[in-house]
Amino acid sequence: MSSVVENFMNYVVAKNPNEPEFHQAVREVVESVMPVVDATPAYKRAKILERIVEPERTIMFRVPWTDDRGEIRVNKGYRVEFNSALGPYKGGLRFHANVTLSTMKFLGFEQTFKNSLTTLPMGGGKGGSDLDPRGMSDNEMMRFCQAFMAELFRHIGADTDVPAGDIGVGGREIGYLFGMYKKLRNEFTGVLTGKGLNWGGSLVRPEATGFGATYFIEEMLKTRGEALQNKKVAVSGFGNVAWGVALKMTDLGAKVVTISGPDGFVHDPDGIKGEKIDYMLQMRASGRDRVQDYADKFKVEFHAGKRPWIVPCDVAVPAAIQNELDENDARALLKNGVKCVCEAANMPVVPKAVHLFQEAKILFAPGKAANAGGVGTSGLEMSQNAQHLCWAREEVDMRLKQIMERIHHTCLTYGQEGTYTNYVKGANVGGFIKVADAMLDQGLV
Ligand code: 2IT
Repeated sequence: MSSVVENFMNYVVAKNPNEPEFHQAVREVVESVMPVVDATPAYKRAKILERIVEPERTIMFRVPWTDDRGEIRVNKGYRVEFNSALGPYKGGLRFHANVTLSTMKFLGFEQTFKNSLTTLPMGGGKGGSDLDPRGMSDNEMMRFCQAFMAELFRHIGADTDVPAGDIGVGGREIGYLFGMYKKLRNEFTGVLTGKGLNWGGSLVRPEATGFGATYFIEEMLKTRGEALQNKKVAVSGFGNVAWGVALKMTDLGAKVVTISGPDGFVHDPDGIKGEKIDYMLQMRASGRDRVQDYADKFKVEFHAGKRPWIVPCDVAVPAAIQNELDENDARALLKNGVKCVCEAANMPVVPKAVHLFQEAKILFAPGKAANAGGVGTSGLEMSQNAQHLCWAREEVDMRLKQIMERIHHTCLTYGQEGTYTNYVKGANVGGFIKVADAMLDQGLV
């Protein structure tokens, strides 16, 4: 089997040179699904694997805008419409300096299987820009979003492609993007998710990725007769996902003891709760992209230039960005007795570290399963928009919890290896089969 995987990866690398993140994401899925493809002649005949790794459409565009000094700035814009077998393309927009075609393609590819796992009718897509939003004024961000949408609007629509937020794109940016789309199209539709509550947004959407990951961790722990109560949790990042994790973990009796930023990490042994969680929102809104402010304000330890994985914990939740947890971090976590590692960001754990966790037979959840609550709740926002109504908080939260329980069940169904559950395999195979079968049904398009 491994030579079949290697041959296929050689084909992917040759066709998509200089795209390391994309290769990494494809390899992880192909390693899991190759036995299924091999045993299914219809998939082989229809070249499902070759087709599924090729985006249906890749849009790249120029985003020219003017900063507050009157200086003209030029950024790259992307929308990768990866797969529409299950529904309109769906996935976030990322504004971050390290955005490249490779990161956009890896994220769009992951999104396709993640969205499939949610069981909602959504295809996969991703977009964004290499914009570095740090230090930008409100007005600059509005002009940038308007310039970005001045091109993107012709490619998207409520039944075609529905973007949302991701790193660097939150409620403010979605507002500016939505306003410009509405002006250009002269229509008020659910073309974006993560909208404001009084103009078509859904309750629980801001919290959903973090809540969903926490529900998923709860399900994983249950398989070993454990609960979240009194667990010590190390989290990285301090953005939307880390914030949602801190809220729900605290709610369920666990203690979040770290958050991190590009400047280092904060260790708060008493737990990040109450006003401290609210302060995370303020740090984010400040645009300073650092967490030392938290340590200064609440008089706790700050470790400059370090990552939180050296802090002893029961559960580790990387919630920042791709490839942020490496082999050395994995060894440190295992040495300190970590029981569960959950990817709340997209592909934050490098492949060698994933293998170390799996060899140690601890619980390990891949992002496409564990962080699917964000896009799942975007799917619920689309349902509400289509019905022109709003559901109560309890209703959305209950549906989110059910989505996460179903994804966990899918992982158990396809991921069993003896007594160990390989959640990576479970998520990849479970997500893949639905997309592949839909592609077969819909013919060669
Ligand atoms: O990575 C992700 O799943 C997201 N950024 C959310 C995408 C969405 O459409 O809500």
